[in-house]
Amino acid sequence: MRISETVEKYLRSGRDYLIGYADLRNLLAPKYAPYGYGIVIGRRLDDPVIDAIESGPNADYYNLYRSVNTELAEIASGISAELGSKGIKAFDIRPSLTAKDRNEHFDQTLSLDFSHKMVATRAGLGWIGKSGLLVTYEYGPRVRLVSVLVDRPLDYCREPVLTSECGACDQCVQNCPAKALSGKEWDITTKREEFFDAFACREKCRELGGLIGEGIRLCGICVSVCPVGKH
Ligand code: B12
Repeated sequence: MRISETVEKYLRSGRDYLIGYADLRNLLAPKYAPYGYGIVIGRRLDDPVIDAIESGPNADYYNLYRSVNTELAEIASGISAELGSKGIKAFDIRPSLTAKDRNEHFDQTLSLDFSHKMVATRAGLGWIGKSGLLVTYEYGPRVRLVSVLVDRPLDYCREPVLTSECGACDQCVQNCPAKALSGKEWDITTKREEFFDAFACREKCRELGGLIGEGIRLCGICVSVCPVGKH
């Protein structure tokens, strides 16, 4: 059985996805030690919704964000369950924060022990932009991600991406309402804190999301203004 056949079976028709396969040995937190490889799925976000949030998020973006999260979580858990039933150890990681992720470590760092973007760069889908987002070759940052870890080599891996391809472009830096981006270009040795202020970003997400509804945290301007993937 080819793992890619199982993956494709769970994708929804009429939607665009990117699929990547990565070798993650020595890159995962100890709790994921039984797995050394990862499948990452990027769901292309609908252009009209993303185009419309160039100066701030709205209810359509919030609804898309929620529905894509549900869709990706279902896809990943379907793939993981089917692989499990075929004797492949698999573990799906949710697209977004869950209640159990919100602990003291997260509050202090705004970091989880698992990065979908890292799986995506290792799978060759794109680079980390000045925005901190994964910028894919096909759809720019206009994708939401989910991953499934597996315990066996995926021999159809593309070359990992090691450096940014943003060049002189700084649309996201100029338009970030939180001034959270320094403009420094990423490579695999760059720590997030060197170019991205996650706390300032979250604060602005609180403020802008709060205009849509109580407790909503959302922005997305950096997704919208990136020229890669914009048509
Ligand atoms: C916590 C979180 C936040 C926090 C902190 C953001 C951040 N960038 O860390 C806050 C609340 C601020 C936030 C905001 C947003 N978020 Co958010 N967030 C997350 C979450 C849940 C965890 C991220 C995390 O722990 N980061 C820790 C740091 C250290 O890792 P990282 O930044 O993910 O990745 C770094 C490393 O992996 C490293 N790296 C990459 N490749 C490699 C390879 C090697 C070998 C090595 C060593 C390192 C390395 O470089 C990366 C960049 O610094 C992820 C889901 C997930 N589990 O991945 C979504 C996620 C990052 N968020 C996402 C989005 C879309 C947003 C928002 C646009 C909100 C919105 N929906 O409107 C904003 C944009 C923020 C921005 N410009 O980055 C998407 C990004 C999609 C994309 N195209 O990149 C994700 C992946 C969710 C998803 N399922 O798609 N978010």
